[in-house]
Amino acid sequence: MAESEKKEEIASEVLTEETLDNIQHVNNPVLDVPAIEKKYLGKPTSYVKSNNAFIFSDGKASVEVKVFADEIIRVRLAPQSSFLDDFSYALKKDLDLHPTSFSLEETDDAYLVKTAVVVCRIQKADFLVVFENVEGKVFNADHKPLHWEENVDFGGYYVYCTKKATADEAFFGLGDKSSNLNLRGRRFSNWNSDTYGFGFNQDPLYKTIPFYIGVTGGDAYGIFFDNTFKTFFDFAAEKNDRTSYWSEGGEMQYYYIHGPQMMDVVKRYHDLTGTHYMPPLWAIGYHQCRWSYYPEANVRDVADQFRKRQIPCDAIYLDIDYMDGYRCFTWNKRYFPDPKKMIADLAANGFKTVVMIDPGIKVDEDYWVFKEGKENRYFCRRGDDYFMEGYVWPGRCQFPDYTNPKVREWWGTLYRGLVEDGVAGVWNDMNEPAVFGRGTFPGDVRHYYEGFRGSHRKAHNIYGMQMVRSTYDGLKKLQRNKRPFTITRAAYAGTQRYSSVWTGDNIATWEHLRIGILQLQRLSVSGLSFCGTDIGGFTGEPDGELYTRWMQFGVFSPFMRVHSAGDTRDREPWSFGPEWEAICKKFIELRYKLLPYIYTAFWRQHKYCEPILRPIALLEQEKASNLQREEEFAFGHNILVSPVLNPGQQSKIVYLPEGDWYYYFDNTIYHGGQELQIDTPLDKMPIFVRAGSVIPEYPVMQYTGEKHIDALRLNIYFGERRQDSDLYIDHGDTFAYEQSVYNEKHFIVEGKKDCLTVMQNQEGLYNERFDTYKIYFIGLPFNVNKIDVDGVSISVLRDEDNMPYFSVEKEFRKLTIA
Ligand code: MIG
Repeated sequence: MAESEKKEEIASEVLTEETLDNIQHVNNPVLDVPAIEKKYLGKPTSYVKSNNAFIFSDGKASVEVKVFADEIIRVRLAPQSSFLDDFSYALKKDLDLHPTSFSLEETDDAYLVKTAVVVCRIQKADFLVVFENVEGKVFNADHKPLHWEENVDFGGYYVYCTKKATADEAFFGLGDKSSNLNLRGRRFSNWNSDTYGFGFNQDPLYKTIPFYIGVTGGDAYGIFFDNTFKTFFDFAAEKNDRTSYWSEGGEMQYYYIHGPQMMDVVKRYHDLTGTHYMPPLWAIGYHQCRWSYYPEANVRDVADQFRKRQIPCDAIYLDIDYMDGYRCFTWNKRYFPDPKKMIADLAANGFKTVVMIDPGIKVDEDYWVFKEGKENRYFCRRGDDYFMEGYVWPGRCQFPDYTNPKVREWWGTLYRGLVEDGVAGVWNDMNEPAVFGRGTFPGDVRHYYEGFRGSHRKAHNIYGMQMVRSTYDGLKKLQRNKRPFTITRAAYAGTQRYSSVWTGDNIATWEHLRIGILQLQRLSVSGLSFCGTDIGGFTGEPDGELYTRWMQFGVFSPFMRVHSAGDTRDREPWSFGPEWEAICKKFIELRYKLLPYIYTAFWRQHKYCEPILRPIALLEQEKASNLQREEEFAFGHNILVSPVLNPGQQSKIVYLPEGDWYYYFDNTIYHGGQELQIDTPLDKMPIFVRAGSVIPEYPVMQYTGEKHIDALRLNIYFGERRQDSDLYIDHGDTFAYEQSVYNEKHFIVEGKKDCLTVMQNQEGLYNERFDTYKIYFIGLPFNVNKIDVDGVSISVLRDEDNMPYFSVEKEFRKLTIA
């Protein structure tokens, strides 16, 4: 049955009186309601200091300006001078931010809150807030004073902020939006929604990341509007000279984040909201998914096929059909009579098993999860304390209130059985939350909200995040401190601390391949670097070419998983015939060769807050307002890719940023700062390596950890500019890295016409199992006469393919070849 039919079948049961109420409400005619008057701040007349903050008042309303760091300042508005509870799900615990110094200076026309880097000017004439650097260049300025409106729906306020937009200003960020990279000229809203088969520019989608980056005059800043209600953004769309953001409730509360580099804005956003935990190494291998692989024989067969065809794969997924009547934490024993045995056999063959868990718990008095939830009042309730029900896959369901720490704790323990069965990772779906028929929960549903309490209007956008947080914490305990693997569809700012994400139910079209490339770049600069699309498209049928091109992009997606809807044809890498299989195999192998490089990129994200995918605008910020090649991006520090986006495409124009670049497949060197026409035969795509980089490479393995590595291969690309590269190695699945049990190596490569030096230093307590590097040099412009490693001469060796290489002790500090 097609997904839409299944949904309709279940939704047809949904017309209870309650739903009819809602429908009537929606259908009420809008009568002639006069426009509601907005109130604006008056002139600031006084201020008080409190710790790192200054509170300005116009006599009635107050604005708090709080200095978090030299480059991070928060602005809050209290229309009646009483600020709301200072609590946020987005911020990481133990925020470790301090300004080096700050002060307040009063002039005739303004109050100046100054840090070592930023001046926040509060104008006396009109209460406009302006952010400048210390040299006086304006980065971001109010167009109007902060304003609000009595919220006629449910008390509180609608809150608004309107900023000036300069003529060249470009906007990036905002999570999973399916629009062009530069958001200018568009309006968006944030209300996590199950958007099966979404389209280009459709909005809202699954995630709420109310953070954007503005680039004006070549300089970048960020705004993080930390408000969980339904929020809205207008990027110079209504009026070309202004950008606004507003919300249907909560507080006007935003962080101004200074650049001037986009990279620094993203890093500072991570300083507030945290980075991704280190995923287990296997989680960044290739994953095969399907709605659904069942019964057991089918799962085993798919796994066997991978090994037989020698196509690497680390994980296989079980979608909802593994459950007994879609009851979470149960097995359908007809399909899976002995899950423990199956999972153990898969594990012995190098496969991890990942299973889906949804939030909807079937109303069934004989089902222990329902009983426990009901007895302990763990499920969400309506305003009158009556339980709340909705229809999802299991039929009638109730839904845990994950905003209650007790509920999260309980939910975390429910995974015990699955973990004992050997399940290695968990996939949380439908957590927008999605409810058939009515979309989501009614607005009056109550949430505990960490003790601060609130309705679903306030909790909706963080529901999925709190669900996967509870999953993550639960798994972490149950797996005895092995790193969990979690993936979620819904998210709010900060979800990266608990989970990876995918972009939901996309479509098997070339347009969607492009949309996915935009979404992943956007997610990456919005804090959610561990992201992926359903490779091949969830719904619809790709042909071999689209599937293969998408697989090529998948190699450079931080999360690499093929997935598809239940009513589509087979989607394994061999499903489209041998010609396509061979190319897919070659590209999946490339993923496995690059694993040490990719793992290093994840470490750089975790430790140094660097996004994994980097749009051209981030590499060369002056290109931001006139971005031409939106689908091109850097993958980590040293690789640039430009996926092929059209059927039958023979070649494509690629822009190479400044510097020299090697074409990956034949090591031709190109000068950057220009556009080039690159051939795109089906078994290749434009992949370029930055000159001067060190790219570590694993031998092809069928799954991570399959082979012991005796000598780690390093490919060193000659370059004349001094260039940095990194390499990170650890156990691959423990939290020992938190105690410095890792090895982080740093390389500096510098070439001259007739010699090349490579310097290495390292830190950390982990001792890798290999002793030597097998070093290959690429692009040397001279003949090698002498190789010197820390004062000792060595000679060139030849590998089994007669390629020259050097065997070097892993502790080397300086290597010179001339
Ligand atoms: O209503 O679990 O986005 O990945 O395969 C559809 C079945 C529910 C939606 C997810 C998709 C998953 C599907 N789910």
